[in-house]
Amino acid sequence: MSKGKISFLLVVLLLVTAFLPTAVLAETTEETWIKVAPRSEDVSISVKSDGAGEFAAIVKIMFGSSGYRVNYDDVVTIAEGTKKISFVGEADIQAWTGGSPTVMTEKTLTYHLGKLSKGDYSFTFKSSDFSKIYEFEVLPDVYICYGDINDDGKINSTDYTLIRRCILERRYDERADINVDGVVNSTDLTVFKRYLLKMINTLPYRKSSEYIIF
Ligand SMILES: [Ca+2]
Ligand SMILES: [Ca+2]
Repeated sequence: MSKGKISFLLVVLLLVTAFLPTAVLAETTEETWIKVAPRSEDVSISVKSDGAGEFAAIVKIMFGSSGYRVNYDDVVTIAEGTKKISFVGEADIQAWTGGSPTVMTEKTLTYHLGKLSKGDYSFTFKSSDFSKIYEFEVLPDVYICYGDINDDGKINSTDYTLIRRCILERRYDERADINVDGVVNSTDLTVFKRYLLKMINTLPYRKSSEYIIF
């Protein structure tokens, strides 16, 4: 065999060995799991109490197909340097690059926050570059029956009269502070009337922010 033929064969051999792994890799990367970030509108966060003071953050993620998987640890970390206690829950969301049935799938992740006392908190859900924050408040663990001003176990027109009296006498009564804003005024009366008319279902009522009652 001439020198020229040998070097030609060597070049061919080198080319084959150089491109073979790439070719194999290209084959395998076609169908695999890759990290993805969810869309903000597909992630909803809420915080729940089990009634015994243990809180948990619930993260629901919607997917447009069954080709997703989520790995996560239900333990949260607490972000440093913030005034309020800020919990952070993380997850690794992956999508299957191969075919998968198009069907709305919901994954629910539960992060344990432990026992929380009265105060302001936030929970941030993170996945790769994605993050979404949920702020919430825990009210005092004293049971207050909002709206039942005379403590007779019923919330009715008698209590309405008593709330009016509180306003006229400029007297603060926690049970009459229906919207929990620290004052008893005509707003509480309006909200109470809406409750009596069954336009709202629970008391206390606060329109602008989330709150949780034990
Ligand atoms: Ca009553
Ligand atoms: Ca009020």
